[in-house]
Amino acid sequence: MGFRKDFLWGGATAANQYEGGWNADGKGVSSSDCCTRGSRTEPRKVTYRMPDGTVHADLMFGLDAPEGAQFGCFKGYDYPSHQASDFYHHYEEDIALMGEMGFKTYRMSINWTRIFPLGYEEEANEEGLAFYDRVFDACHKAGIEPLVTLSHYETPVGLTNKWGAWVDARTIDCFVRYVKAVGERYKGKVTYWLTFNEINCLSFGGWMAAGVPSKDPQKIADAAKHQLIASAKAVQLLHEIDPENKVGNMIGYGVLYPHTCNPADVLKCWSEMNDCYFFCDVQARGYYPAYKLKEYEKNGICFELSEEEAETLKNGTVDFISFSYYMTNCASADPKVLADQGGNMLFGVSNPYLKASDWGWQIDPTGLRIALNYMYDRYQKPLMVVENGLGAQDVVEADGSIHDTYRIDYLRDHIKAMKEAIDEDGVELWGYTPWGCIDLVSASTGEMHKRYGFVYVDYQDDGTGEGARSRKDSFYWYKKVIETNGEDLF
Ligand code: BGP
Repeated sequence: MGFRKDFLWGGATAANQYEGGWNADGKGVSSSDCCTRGSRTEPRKVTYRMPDGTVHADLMFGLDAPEGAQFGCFKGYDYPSHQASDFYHHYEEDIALMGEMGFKTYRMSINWTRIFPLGYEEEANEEGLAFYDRVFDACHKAGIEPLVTLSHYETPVGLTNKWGAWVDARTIDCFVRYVKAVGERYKGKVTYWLTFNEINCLSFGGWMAAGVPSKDPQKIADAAKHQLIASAKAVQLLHEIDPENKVGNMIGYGVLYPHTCNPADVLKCWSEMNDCYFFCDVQARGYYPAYKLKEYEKNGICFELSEEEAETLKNGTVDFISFSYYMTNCASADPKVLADQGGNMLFGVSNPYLKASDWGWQIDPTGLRIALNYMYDRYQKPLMVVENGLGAQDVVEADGSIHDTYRIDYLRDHIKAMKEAIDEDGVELWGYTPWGCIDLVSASTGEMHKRYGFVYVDYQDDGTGEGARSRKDSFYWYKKVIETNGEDLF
């Protein structure tokens, strides 16, 4: 009963939101380096220069930039990824803190642009490779098994500026070259891999997920196909490099409930959920699902798969499924209900039974048990919850302590739900890595003060602060959770 003996307790970060050192030691510019800071009310933007020399900034979500735009970073704009939490210069201290909490695993990402600065070079950047050697060595010294995401919201802008990044099939070869370089280099140091972070985010966030500066449905469909093929090739390649390697996918699990029991709402809910299952279906089953092919046909999207491509998808299915889980929402077919929801529409219709975080994310631990069951039932593969947590504003007391009981409550309830899914429902769960285990920059808003960590990082939204690390109350609480393998949650 309870969590398996070798359960992978840990935490998660991503290079683009955590590492900083954005141009250190030969690193190139990635899609996230061109995203400005926003807030809950002020959306993030992406910067680019037009051939006439003018510089522009357009909305990150739903970006539809004009032909000829060349993306980059420009004077006068504030880019939070450039400093982030400066893990680049704090990795030893940070990994030691993770070790002190007893982490068994640390989910992190390799920044593709540290290894291939423009994305399309033939030779890897040795300084970039050496940095991750040091990081993985520090992990093993602390008894921590790295779990590495190959691409977490960062595509080299060199690829976007050259041919539109993932819209072009040539990006697959560049990605495979990158996977080969890191797979071979870190053989024996890394055995758990994830291909693309929240790959399904591509449906509404082409820039974030794929460096695609367009929302044209044809381009999004092409980019999706190329990422899915690249993911399947990465699985095969990593297995060839080391048969010990275990490779998973990663989706942002936007669990939805029908807003009412009206069959029209239930049907809408099923169809909206398919937006997120589609990617996972291909990665876990090895072929495109019928509902997606019909949708393409209906919407006039050209889609073809050669025999060789179909074979690649079939032979590149993942070993396990991973996902992020923060909240649930509702789906409604009623235009009146939809009109009432206003700004919440990115996520869906709100649920009157649930409370929400200060950023409007609805808190639903039972939804995690439901999510685990949906996933396990659908794919029959081991699962990992690789992101979960509460983004909240912390208060540092005069003595430096941080009493984040709200975060402990959130995590406790979600751990209980995972335990129920294991004990009551028989779900096979390998690990749990709460998001932003050490404070980092928010992906959706670019804020620093939307904090998730067990460890506080003294950087503020305006970039000020010394970057000093300090333990929150949740640090000591999570240490005990890990020590007791999830038995003592109080
Ligand atoms: C997921 C992303 C992460 C992370 C998290 C929290 O969608 O994979 O990169 O940031 O959400 O979101 P936010 O940072 O917007 O609070």
